[in-house]
Amino acid sequence: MKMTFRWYGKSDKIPLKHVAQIPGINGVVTSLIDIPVGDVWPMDELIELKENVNSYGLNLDVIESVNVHEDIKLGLESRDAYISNYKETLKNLSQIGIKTVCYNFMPIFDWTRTDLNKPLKDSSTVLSFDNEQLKNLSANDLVEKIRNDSSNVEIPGWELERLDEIEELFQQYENVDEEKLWGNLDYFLQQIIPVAASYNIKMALHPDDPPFSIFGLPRIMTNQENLQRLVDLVPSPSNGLALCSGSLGPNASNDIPSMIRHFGEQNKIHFAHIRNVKRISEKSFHETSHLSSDGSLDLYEIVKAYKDVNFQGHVRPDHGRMIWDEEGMPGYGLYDRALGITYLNGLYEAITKAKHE
Ligand SMILES: [Mn+2]
Repeated sequence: MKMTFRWYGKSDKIPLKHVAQIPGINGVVTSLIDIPVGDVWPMDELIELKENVNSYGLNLDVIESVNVHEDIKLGLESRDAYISNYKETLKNLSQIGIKTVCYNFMPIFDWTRTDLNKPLKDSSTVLSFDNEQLKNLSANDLVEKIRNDSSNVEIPGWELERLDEIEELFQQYENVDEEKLWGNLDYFLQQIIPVAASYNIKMALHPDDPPFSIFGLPRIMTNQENLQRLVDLVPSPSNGLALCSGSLGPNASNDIPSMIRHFGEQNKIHFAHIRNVKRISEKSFHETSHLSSDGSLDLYEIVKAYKDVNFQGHVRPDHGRMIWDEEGMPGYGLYDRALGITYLNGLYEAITKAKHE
């Protein structure tokens, strides 16, 4: 597996020089976060991004994410223009050698938490989701809370301007249930997958986070059955998954090692996010360090499953705690994610060597 680190481009406080010093690092996954969702990513900015990353000895093979415009998810007539732009972006990405494009299909909200700075016993802070707390919040309250929690650092997926239109968005989604959303995903993929395939780009759909409906919005990328349905929608080597253990993990019935084997054997895991999560109750959880004993997931079994299916793709640690007084984007500090990488590398080396004894 090729170890990568998510980096937020020029606005990221973490210098590429520091990323390049993480043992075993292969490259970064990143995006042009300043380009409004739905616009074509310009060639000149892509070339500059690629050259900048490469100048630190890091590869840029994976883009996370090219976000899907809301009109596509809603199935509005205007979607065709955005799909056409998406194809153009894929073409441009292929020209700088991108092999994998991560995306998600979550209505309105990207990943959702009720607290971005929950203190743990060791006074580190983590992202957490408390379903009881959510019941007392309106969507607007949640947006306000996220804004305050993040000290107005722009968090990808929570672009503040777009969320100002939140009430209107909710009205539009009143007519979109799960099956309608499946139909809109199908319409998108029928057009995008053949184009991605022609550029040898693998599309990697990230599961919904958390893997259940919030505020009554439909969410469909939530379990093995639905991920298989996605894979079967458009049979193509370019249609697959970004399997994220932490996003699927809050649902205890998602057996992550078994899902890795199930989809890995079909060559459908195009990108892997590995992190832990601590389940508190049926729909409440908080994030943790990557260490198995800190959370509800067994990271040894997860890495072993990737090894067993001979996974050769890109992997990255996911959200980390904020530790050692680091300041920055919640979940995306350098220190705890670097510790996560070192732990994953250790597990991988041990599992690999034990196999050959
Ligand atoms: Mn993830």
